[in-house]
Amino acid sequence: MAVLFSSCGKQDKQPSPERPNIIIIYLDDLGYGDVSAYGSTTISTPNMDRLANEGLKFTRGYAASATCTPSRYALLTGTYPWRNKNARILPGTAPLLIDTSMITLPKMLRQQGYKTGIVGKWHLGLGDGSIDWNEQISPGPNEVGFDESYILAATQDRVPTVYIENGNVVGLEETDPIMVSYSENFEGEPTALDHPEMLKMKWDHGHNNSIVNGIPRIGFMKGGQRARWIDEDMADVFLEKAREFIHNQRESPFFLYYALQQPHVPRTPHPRFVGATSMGPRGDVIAEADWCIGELMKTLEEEGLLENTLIILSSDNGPVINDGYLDQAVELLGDHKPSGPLRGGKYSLFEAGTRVPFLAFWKGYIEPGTSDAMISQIDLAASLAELTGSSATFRDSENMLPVLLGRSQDGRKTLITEATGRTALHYENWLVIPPNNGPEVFQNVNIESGNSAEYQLYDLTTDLSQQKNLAPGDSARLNQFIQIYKNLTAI
Ligand code: NG6
Ligand code: CA
Repeated sequence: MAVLFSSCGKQDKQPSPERPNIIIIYLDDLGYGDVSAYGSTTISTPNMDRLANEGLKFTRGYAASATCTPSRYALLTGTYPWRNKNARILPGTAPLLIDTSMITLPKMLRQQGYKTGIVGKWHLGLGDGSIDWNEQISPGPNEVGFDESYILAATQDRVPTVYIENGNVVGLEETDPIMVSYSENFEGEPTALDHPEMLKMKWDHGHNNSIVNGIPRIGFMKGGQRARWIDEDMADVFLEKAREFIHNQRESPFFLYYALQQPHVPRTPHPRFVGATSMGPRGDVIAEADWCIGELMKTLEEEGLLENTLIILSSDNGPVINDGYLDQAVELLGDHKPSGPLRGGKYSLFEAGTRVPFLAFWKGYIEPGTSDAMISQIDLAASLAELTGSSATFRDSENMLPVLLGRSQDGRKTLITEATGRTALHYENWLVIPPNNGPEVFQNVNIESGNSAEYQLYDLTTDLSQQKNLAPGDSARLNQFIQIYKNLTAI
């Protein structure tokens, strides 16, 4: 860290410029165009905008993948998700995806004296193959570097619909054990197919298994009635836990991974936020998430920690409008463009799949501005190692600390992004998508996949929305990029 700050020789456990508190605010399916600081005039996100306007706004910040689990895997391990064949959207019963012997971002920070905590969405698997939800659930976040965890296991639309605190289901009663299956229903338990009259939210595709809180889910669940979450309260529950974590860590620097569930489906704003936008639940939960971020900032201010805290905000993948529920997201979208000027969305190899809001805020240390340097969430591990003086290395994570802090525009030269098992190459301002046989449009979600039988080559400097495939006319450049792609993806 000597490169950026002269050491003040502090040896105590207080946060300092060498060891600030670190918060990663990670949204779920928030698009490049869903934040007003990124140019949207159809949505108002004042608290995210504050981070952008008083911090550094990246125009080329990437998630590692266009879906959740692989992006989160890369964020925490600094390793490309396509190196691990199991890094794909996981069911709620999947075993822990991260090898407990692997170095992770939270483990590294813990070695540097940080208290580490996760609040929110996990979706990286739990247990070692067969989980008894009524016992201590392990391994999980606490075994890969988090001192404290308060999580939802997979996604808001997947069972089990309960919170898990440090490996224990919150509020579970011995007399009402939980059972979970992704293959068959439990006798007598209502599903969306045989009890449509019980639904307060209707499904469009998938999502027709167990009904919890009037919402049909993916997967089957029985028992644990008192432990089941109320979706509309989830934002408040996670916010309260995040605030509590911050409040309790006054003695040492902390790392908080605050993984909000919005605006992933099912979109269930608290009644306070119903009607906050004209876009129905999808807009309303973005307003709710923005409010949560404002409250978190207030907590830091109240605790006198705002100057000592590096806040990074991003999203795990791009946006989707209809992701399986009929929640009026399509009908009420109006002129709003969740992908902004980019092509594609969640699940897509096109730019909107992985290019996401990416903000870095650190009062007094990061000068407000905009950076066009290419940076990936995968780089946070190595960059934060550098910041905190750790010598840990991560397989694919590049030290982008000077870029992250706005001292340099020298971003990544190459990046491999992933979407539902396919990969593409970013080389400086170019995007190369290798041929794929799959459908050009994922019909259920109405998103262009990026698939084509031919190579695609786009110049993102002049063609941000990827309209003109330059591959046919520029075979020399294409061949050079194909070679680079092959070298980088050879496992
Ligand atoms: C898909 C779900 C979608 C969402 C996604 C995971 C269906 C038809 N679709 O399989 O609703 O849950 O998985 O999203 O079931 S992610 O952001 O966690 O990757
Ligand atoms: Ca997601």
